[in-house]
Amino acid sequence: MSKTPPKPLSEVEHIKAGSRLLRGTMAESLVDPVTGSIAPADTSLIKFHGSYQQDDRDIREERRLQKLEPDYSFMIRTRLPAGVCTPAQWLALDAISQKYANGTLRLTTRQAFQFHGVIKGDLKPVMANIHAALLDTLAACGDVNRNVMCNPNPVDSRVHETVFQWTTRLSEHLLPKTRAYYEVWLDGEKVAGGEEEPIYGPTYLPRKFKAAVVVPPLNDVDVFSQDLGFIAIVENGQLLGFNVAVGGGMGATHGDSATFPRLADVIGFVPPEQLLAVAENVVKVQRDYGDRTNRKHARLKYTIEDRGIAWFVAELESRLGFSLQPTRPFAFEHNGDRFGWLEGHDGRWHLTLRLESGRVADTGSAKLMTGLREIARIHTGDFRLTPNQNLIIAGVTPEARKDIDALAAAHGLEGYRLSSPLRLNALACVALPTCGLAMAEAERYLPRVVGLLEERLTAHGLQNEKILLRITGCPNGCARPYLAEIALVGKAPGRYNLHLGGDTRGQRLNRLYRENIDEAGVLEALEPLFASYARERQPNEGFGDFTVRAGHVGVPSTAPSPSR
Ligand code: SRM
Ligand code: SF4
Repeated sequence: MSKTPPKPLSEVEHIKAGSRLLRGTMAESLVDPVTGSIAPADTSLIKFHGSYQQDDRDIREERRLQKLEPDYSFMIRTRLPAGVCTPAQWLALDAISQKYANGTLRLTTRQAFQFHGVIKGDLKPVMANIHAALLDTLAACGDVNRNVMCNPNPVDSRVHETVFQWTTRLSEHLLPKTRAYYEVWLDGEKVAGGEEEPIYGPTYLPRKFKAAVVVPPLNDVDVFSQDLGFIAIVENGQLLGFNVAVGGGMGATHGDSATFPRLADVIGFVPPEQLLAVAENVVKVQRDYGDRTNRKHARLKYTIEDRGIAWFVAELESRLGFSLQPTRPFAFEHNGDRFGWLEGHDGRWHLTLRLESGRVADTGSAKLMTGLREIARIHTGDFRLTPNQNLIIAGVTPEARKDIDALAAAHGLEGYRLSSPLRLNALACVALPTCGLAMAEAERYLPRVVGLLEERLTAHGLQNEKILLRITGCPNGCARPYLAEIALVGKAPGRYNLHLGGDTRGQRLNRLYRENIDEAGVLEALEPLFASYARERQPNEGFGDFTVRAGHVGVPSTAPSPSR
């Protein structure tokens, strides 16, 4: 009997294996004066260092016709566990953006900062400046554990502070140990040998890996979309431990049914002191069993889908040497941000501002960049980036509130008070012109499409309904669209797939409702649904719940699905 030959490893696996723990030929690429790009293999490796090579897609064709190489530049993403930074760090990042990037900051859906438009020759100074601000970009991208998310309002209660500390410990624990980052970017001493990656091994993970910690009842991190989630269980103000959730993910490819978004399974409970061991061993199971032959099938969700959740738990427990305890009850209320001022347990105040698509820029009368710079100059607390691309000015004394309010009002930062609920909660990924994978606009399209939907909702008396809209320029799912009540997923320029039926707690995947439609098609498809929602909804029924109950979409899958 002939045996089927093993499938070949993907190209990126060979690049990682030959990279000497992520060094590759990066040092040479950075000083090559002939091109604004880096060597092809280094474009894979630089991701582990927190950067992507991109080109300006708005002028790609024009440059091609002029026989010029694409207008290369780099996106740089920070690592910022739970999205927390100081005012001094904010000012440092602002200064980097003015000097070396496109003069804007972009707050991401994973509570990090992105710079866009950094040219190759400026990469090292940017990395050095980020380091000088006591921040880094290591493992912000690449086949490793990415930025660890957590509810960004940890001072909300004492338990949040403890959970925040576990989040930073988790982030540190899963960081790559290679010194390559320091050698390449910070002229660190060359390591002669003997260097190891005790958790990842020399070829790291088969694919990106994402983790989040969450304190119910708020699910702003969308914990069921993560490869690994820890759900804090709190009783009488004490942290008892965490339910563990595994195997969530959003990414999919149009027309490829072997790829799909998936909600994480809740597999048990652990006390806090077991969190790091569980995380490490979840990573190691995925390291050893994840598919290294096909990157579209390499996330933990596929490992679990293929082998079964029972297999996964058994493998995890045999590595841990102990069993997970039965899952504890928990309940989420919503997955959005809480806008405006909120008082913390220590008498300090936290102001959540709305930043459309997380873009911090000075445009027209809205001087968000300047306004936040002015706030950073007087603020004595910290800044917290939310998982919904917004910003919390945290830890404000009662006396300082009026100064912050005055600066917010003077610089067009009052969207949190003035926007419709639809606009407040809408997310859009970056998409064009920087994202190399975008098929349609997202961030640049959001203002227009929200305006059109606001008109239609108002016509039906629905202007005060909080409907969760998310837009992405392709099916990769960077704004977690498959959890939205209404999602537009880019298919081609000006054309989107319309998904309906998510909830507002991040616990239900939506369903494809219309495929490949243009703006008129989107409005036409939603109009009768808004009309019947206005007429037939039950008290307090959300739009997503209505579309499911009324049978407009099939019954989508729902979390939590405790496996034990
Ligand atoms: Fe993402 C790739 C932007 C959160 C799923 N994502 C990209 C790239 C790097 C495009 C690329 O590979 O060339 C985008 C860069 C655009 C640009 O110009 O800046 C990009 N992703 C983003 C951000 C900036 C979106 C935003 O508007 O905020 C988010 C950065 C988060 C961070 O700080 O780390 C971002 N990406 C996400 C999320 C949401 C999350 O993590 O909570 C997801 C869905 C969750 C998941 O991973 O399943 C997500 N991004 C992807 C995927 C699909 C992965 C998959 O399993 O199929 C890709 C494509 C890929 O990896 O091949 C991708
Ligand atoms: Fe780019 Fe697609 Fe992610 Fe949007 S969803 S940032 S278009 S990869």
